Amino acid sequence: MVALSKSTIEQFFMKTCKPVNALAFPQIPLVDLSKPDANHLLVKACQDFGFFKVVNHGIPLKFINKLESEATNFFSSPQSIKEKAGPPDPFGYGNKSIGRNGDVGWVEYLLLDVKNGSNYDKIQHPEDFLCVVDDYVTAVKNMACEILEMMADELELEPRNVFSKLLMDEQSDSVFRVNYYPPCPEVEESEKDGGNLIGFGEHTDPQIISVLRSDNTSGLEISLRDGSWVSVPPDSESFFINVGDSLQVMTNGRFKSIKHRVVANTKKSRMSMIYFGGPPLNEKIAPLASLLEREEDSLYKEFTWFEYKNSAFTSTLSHNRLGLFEKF
Ligand code: GA4
Repeated sequence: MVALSKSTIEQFFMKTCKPVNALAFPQIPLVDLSKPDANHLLVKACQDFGFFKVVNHGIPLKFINKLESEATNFFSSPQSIKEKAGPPDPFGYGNKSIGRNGDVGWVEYLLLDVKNGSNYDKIQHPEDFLCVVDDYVTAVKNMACEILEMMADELELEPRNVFSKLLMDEQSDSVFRVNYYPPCPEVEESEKDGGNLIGFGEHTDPQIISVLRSDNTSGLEISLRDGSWVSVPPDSESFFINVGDSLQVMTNGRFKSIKHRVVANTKKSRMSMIYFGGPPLNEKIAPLASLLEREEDSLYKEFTWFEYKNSAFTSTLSHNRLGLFEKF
């Protein structure tokens, strides 16, 4: 990261932060995928929070470690090398600027298109990177599909691959992101004014499901039903799952797409890797008919993932994207 003067950082800080004092929240729902009560617990977590942690996930540690070390190499390489993989359009290397509409964060990232593997060629030694990303993404996608099938079982939906088939489709529009939050010691000064530096501003994920793994540095925060923010205790051996907007719509609002953000750390860097499982572009997203028969009216207008994605990518991070498609 390029050295910035204190006044530049403060400017950045002022522009990107609001006072935040989130407390650690040890009650994050925990689902042991090997236990018989897993289906019930994960559906409950999706309804209550839209967020949970999984253990006994079966993802080989070597996939995680290899990817982490490739990513560490990438982010510690000279700025000129990293910039060859950017700017993100939307894929590639990004630095502080998120999306196209002026959002900024104290973060560097690589955004990769899982389907086409495009933009990997912009990275130095693309073959090495491609290989480790593929192993990791394939394993994480399989876990995400298993979880989606467990949810369908618990909701008594048929077929049980009603959600997972969207990720398994060859045309699935899934994205993979590695975020690197460099430490920012200069911010301690600014903190005296009552705020924190935002690494990644508050937002919900537009896709179906997101699978996050981070190192042991804290920073991730989720918004609870009452609007308060809590900090998620990091756990590098587990995965965190969050419900995306599309799953909220398919379950007619039963599952909640959770608002989350990342606060940058003054002393330690943080690295996270996130797989965003999305449907094919032409897929129609609407509340499942089988859920509507039993219960209520559809809360959302039908849209294709192409339409939703377009509208999401032309919005700012904190925008309420689903608002446009709500019926009431
Ligand atoms: C949030 C979830 C994923 O990281 C992402 C992000 C995307 C981007 O970084 O380009 C967006 C954001 C995310 C939603 C609103 C738009 C688009 C930045 C932004 C301001 C890759 C995604 O799919 O949507």
